[in-house]
Amino acid sequence: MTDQLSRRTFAKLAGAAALGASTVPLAAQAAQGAQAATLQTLTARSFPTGFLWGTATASYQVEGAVAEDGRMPSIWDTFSHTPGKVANNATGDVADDHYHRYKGDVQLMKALGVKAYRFSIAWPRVFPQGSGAPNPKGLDFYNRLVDELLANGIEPFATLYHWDLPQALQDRVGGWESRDTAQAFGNYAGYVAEHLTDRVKHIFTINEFGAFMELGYGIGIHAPGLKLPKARFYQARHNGVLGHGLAVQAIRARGKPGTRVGIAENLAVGVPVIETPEHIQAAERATREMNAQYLTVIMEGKYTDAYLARLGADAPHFTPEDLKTISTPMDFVGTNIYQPTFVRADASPSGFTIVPNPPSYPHMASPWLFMGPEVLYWGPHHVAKLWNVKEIYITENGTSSSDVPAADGQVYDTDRIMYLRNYLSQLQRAVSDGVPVKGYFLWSLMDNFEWADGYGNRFGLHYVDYATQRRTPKLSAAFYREVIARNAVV
Ligand code: GBH
Repeated sequence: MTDQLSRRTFAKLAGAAALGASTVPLAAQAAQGAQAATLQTLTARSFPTGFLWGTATASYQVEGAVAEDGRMPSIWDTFSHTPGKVANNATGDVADDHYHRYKGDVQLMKALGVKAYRFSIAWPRVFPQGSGAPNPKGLDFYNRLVDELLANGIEPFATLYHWDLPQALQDRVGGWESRDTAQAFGNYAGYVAEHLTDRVKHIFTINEFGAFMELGYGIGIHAPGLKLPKARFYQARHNGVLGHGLAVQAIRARGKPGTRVGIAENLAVGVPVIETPEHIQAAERATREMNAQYLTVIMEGKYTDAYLARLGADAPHFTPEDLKTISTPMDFVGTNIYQPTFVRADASPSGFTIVPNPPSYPHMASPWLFMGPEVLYWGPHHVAKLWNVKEIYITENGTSSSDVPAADGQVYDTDRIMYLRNYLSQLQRAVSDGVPVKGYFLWSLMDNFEWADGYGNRFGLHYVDYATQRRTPKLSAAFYREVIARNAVV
């Protein structure tokens, strides 16, 4: 009853206030500070001067031209050409034909106003056999791309491995099951560094271990489609982080002075269910433990005790020298951040419990993409706090949408804008708190080959009509252009 009364009272008051406001002339409102308040809100949502706004893609997802200029197959060519592995048996044979259309794509970036572009280099273009003789014609594509970017005032950020392992290495040595692949990756990294770092100042070694290890060698839904027994799988993971360390060393040895190197890792981020000190601490611990096999060993030079205990007799074999290589210091840490993992404090020895989402939890067009903007606050926060990292990039963030063109041909992706505005608000909160995030790369510049989902799932700021290769900016492109122009959440 009291509740009802107070609700009614509230409605009355609110109504009165609304009426009152409408009777006050605009000029008077401004004089009362209404406009000043609006401006202040915008200022409060801005990013530091020089914040690096960018966008991202990956080689196999956009390039096409899979047999051109000496490129040999990657494990994704083989996988996508195996019937039943990718939705609608789609392949990256043509994809966005970016290999031929890169100049137009750079103009799309320029129109957005991005200051940086994160692309990946296809290893089998540069070393068609994985190791051995390089293929300068393959590398030339990236020379052309880098020159075009720089001519348009866009800073190139290159990723060396976004899952397109040369098939030859998979065939010869079992891919990441072998330390030879880690060595070959180091050599390839050194070669690229030698040839591109006169112009490319930022290099990411590896994109997202989990997506090619767990999904590729563990459960087989990504290339190379294997389901290895545990011990072999854990050894492959170890070879992956070893490859990263060897690449960091090779880039330092063979890159021009001033070359900066990091990683682009999709770390699992523990988000506190309630933002109180106990849950925040639990989320931090969970983050360190959930990433024990990848980012934690890279940052700390050791596997956590809990990780090794969990693996028991299946734990990987490694030497102290391996651990030193793996933890070679980086210049920055890149994090791909999409969805939260909720965590609460508890009284167990670990001090945390992962809280699964209920069936009603909202997600975006991709079923795995749970909406949780706070992850873009806590991700960089934990990385800075756990490992004292001084320079962080958000190397990917974005969302799929059903993206159906309207009658006028435009794509009104209000869901993507809703997602981005909320996530960017949390990123803004992080930088305001002093978390050292220096830049943000929106995934993705344009719709592209979405791995096992084929072309059905669109992540782009530009709609790609695959029949004509026509690119159309979606409403979210206009949104992002405003964010960049104002250096603020809009
Ligand atoms: C990124 O991965 C990739 O780096 C990028 O290439 C990709 O296009 C983008 O996200 C959008 O997906 O099929 O249910 O097993 C983000 C992390 C890991 C999320 C693999 C999807 C597969 C979920 N991804 N995961 S499921």
